[in-house]
Amino acid sequence: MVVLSQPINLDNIAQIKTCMPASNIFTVIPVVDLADPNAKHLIVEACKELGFFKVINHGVSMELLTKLEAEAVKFFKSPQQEKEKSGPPNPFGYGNKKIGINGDVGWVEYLLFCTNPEVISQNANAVVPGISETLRCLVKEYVCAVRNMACEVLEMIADELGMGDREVLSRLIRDEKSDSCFRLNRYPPCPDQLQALSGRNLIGFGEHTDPQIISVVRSNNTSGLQICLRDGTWVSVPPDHTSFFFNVGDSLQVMTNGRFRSVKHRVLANSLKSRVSMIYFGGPPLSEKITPLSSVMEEGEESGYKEFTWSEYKKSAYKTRLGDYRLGLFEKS
Ligand code: GA4
Repeated sequence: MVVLSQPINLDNIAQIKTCMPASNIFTVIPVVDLADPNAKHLIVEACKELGFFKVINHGVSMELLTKLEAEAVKFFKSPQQEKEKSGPPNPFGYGNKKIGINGDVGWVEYLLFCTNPEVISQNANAVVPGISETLRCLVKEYVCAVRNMACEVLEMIADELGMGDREVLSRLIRDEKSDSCFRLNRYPPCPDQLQALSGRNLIGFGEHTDPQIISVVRSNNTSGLQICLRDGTWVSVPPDHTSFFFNVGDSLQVMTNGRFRSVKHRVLANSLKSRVSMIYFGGPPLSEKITPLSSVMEEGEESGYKEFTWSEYKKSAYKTRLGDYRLGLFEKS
């Protein structure tokens, strides 16, 4: 029998899924040095094989990363009642355990921000209330720096794939109407008792793919992130607080007609330390048609997907559960 030394708050816990401890399979996560002349090639290979890679030598100031992390931690440490004033996330704001609106839960609390200045200026719901001016400014500065880096990577991809116009992808997230967003997550340590009770890992953020074009993740040095390989094996990504991790999203998978892989990923709770992550999700304008780019298609090649706009895809995605295969509805049979 497991004896609980201190009571734990069981609010929502029964609904949070668990999974078997991580496999110890040794998989090398591709590392791309942005200053390497071969970077473009390595990025494209990683996008095809895994849909995931790590970027070093990125030029984003470590000071900015540290400051934003500290300000995020400050927010998450404030009293629950105070944090609730910044929620619920509909879709932007503070959320605790509940993810989306269709019943998903995880061992996580978070802040979701809209990064589109046009939407923020026109829609009061897009502004997260109750956060410090310092946090708001740091988020703005961080998003700008990370967007620039993401654009550089997208331009390398366009070059390597021979797209002709090297800004064909980066333009979509640089556009002032770009429907991008940003999230700060805090995964609290998983109480030992809970881990012992189940003998399994508690899920921080359930498995899913990102609907957007590209996502850029930065975290503190706490493990938890896992990616799913082509054969279905889950592997842990060793954390590195000085680097960025890039995920291919569903939209980029479609735009490359399936050459790139939108990577399934998840986060497991750590039993000892809290994990703090910040993710920029680069999305296109709402009216943008998401369709394979003619420049990547070979002669006679047909699109594997029905035609849809980002607005249609997003609407459909928000009706799904986290782990659903969202692109399925848009694939040609
Ligand atoms: C996954 C990627 C981003 O975190 C996110 C998530 C969004 C949310 O948390 O509100 C969604 C999820 C994400 C996809 C399916 C829907 C919507 C939760 C959910 C169950 C902000 C996004 O854009 O899509």
